[in-house]
Amino acid sequence: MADTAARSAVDLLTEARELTDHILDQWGRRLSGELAGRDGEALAYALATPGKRVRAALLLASYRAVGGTSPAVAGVAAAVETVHTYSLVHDDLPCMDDDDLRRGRPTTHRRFDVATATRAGYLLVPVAARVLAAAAEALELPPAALGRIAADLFRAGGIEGMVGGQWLDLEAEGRTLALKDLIAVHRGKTGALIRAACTLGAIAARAEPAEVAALTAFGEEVGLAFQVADDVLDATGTSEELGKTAGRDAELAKSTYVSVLGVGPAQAEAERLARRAVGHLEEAGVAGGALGALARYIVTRNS
Ligand code: GRG
Repeated sequence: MADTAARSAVDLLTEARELTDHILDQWGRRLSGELAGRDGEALAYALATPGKRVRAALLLASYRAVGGTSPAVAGVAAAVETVHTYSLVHDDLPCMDDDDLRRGRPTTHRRFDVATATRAGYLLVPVAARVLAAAAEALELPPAALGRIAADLFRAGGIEGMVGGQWLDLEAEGRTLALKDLIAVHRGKTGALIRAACTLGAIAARAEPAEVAALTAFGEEVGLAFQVADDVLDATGTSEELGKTAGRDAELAKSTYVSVLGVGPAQAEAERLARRAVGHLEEAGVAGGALGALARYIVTRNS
């Protein structure tokens, strides 16, 4: 049973990676044509980085769980991954986490330079809007659904979500946070976009409000679980496994679930959150086999 779930998560991630990478590669080529020189190259470099595509997989699985069938939904997943990519480019900058390695390759500012990576990061935000607009057309989404998806994605990526969480995270460096404040950081900087991936999949499938609510609740729990697992991996994984510098949280004196609770209790909390996530789907009668497998993967992965 556990093996079946693991296989199903791996299959879904592989499919999400193939679909999303194809779209993002096409955008990378198009953008390096539109924007000559290093800026275009840096955009294509950032978009081509080999991410796990967890957010894309969650979006596809959420979409299918409530009856969506069009392959064009991969464009919405690519838009979410574009916002995520922007956040990684900026997160690695010297003024934030100051890292040299991402997805097993030099970070964008190390491969190019800080000014180019900064511009490329900003440019990725309107690129995400273009990727989303193209997907909405291919999916023949009604304007109201596109409006809801765009509002939710960019709210989750903004001050109420990812940017706000990162802001709190940077301010908290060197300080010990209480667990409730740490939860706010994690829900914002990481959880908001993961939650949005699940909500967006449901809206794209034109799901009933109760189904959208259940997938949103699932995404909230799994989004927090993802960052708790990330805290554990940062403390226990190697740079080779992670594709980014391991042990960075301790170096930056960040409060994490590991610094507050310790490795074992942090891992147990990630697994509890994943189970709670699945509980929301069960309560609402949403078919969650693939989502359950992804939730399990998120808290047991090694990269
Ligand atoms: C202006 C304050 C301000 C912020 C700008 C930089 C930024 C916005 C937000 C940072 C958000 C961030 C990077 C949070 C960490 C999320 C996280 C755990 C990333 C790693 O995700 P994975 O493991 O990465 O899915 P891959 O490479 O597989 O896609």
